[in-house]
Amino acid sequence: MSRPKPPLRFDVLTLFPRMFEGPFSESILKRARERGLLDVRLTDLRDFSTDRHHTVDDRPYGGGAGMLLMAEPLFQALKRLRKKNSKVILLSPQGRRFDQALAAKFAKERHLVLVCGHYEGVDERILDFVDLELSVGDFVLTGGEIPAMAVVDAVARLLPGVLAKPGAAEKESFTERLLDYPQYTRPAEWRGRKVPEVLLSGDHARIDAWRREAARRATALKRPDLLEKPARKKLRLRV
Ligand code: 4H3
Repeated sequence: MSRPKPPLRFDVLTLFPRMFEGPFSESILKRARERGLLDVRLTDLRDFSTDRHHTVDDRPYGGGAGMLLMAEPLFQALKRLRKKNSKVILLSPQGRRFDQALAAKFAKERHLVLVCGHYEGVDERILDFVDLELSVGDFVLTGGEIPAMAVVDAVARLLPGVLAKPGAAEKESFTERLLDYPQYTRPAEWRGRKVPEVLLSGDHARIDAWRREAARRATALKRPDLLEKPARKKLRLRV
């Protein structure tokens, strides 16, 4: 008899593991972890400092503001965390942009190691031990922790059994390069605003047609770039 497949494992390497306690211990991620659908572990980078002062950062050569994470503690931590089937991902504004297609790719992996930089960044030489630099958007944060949370969340909800309704993750924004259609719940009239009549009709063919058209209209209005850019034929992920 075949044993059940082990869950996707995330190892998050960070100076601030407690930042993750809240987001990973509530709601859908909490349930997914409790049910063994997802294995998320946190590693404190400070545990891999190589001196008795527990130093992990130092000043940049050439001068300039702030501190950099030193290469050696990162290297020691990665040496411990990396297995044969691991992908090591550094969250960085210089990375490839994260999107739904990449989340779907990650959901098929076995082990993802998310490295969170902090302060001004990391010693560039650690990149030789990283498979992919990844960015969640064109902005700079104080650390890679919040981007790492976003990646875990986006990937987790694509794993089998994590969302209550199977298939719920496939039929939504971005998967088909369209925004979601507008949705409504009770009451049917709220402060003078009515729910579109078709949604109360019970006619599922008409409802589907309305939703397709509404999604197209919302996309044209709010994110025309999604309609212009042709879908990438094949997603290459060199990791
Ligand atoms: C990732 C990391 C933004 C993103 C990040 C993103 C702090 C990386 C420091 C940390 C470096 C600044 N900010 N857009 N910040 O995904 O360690 O570059």
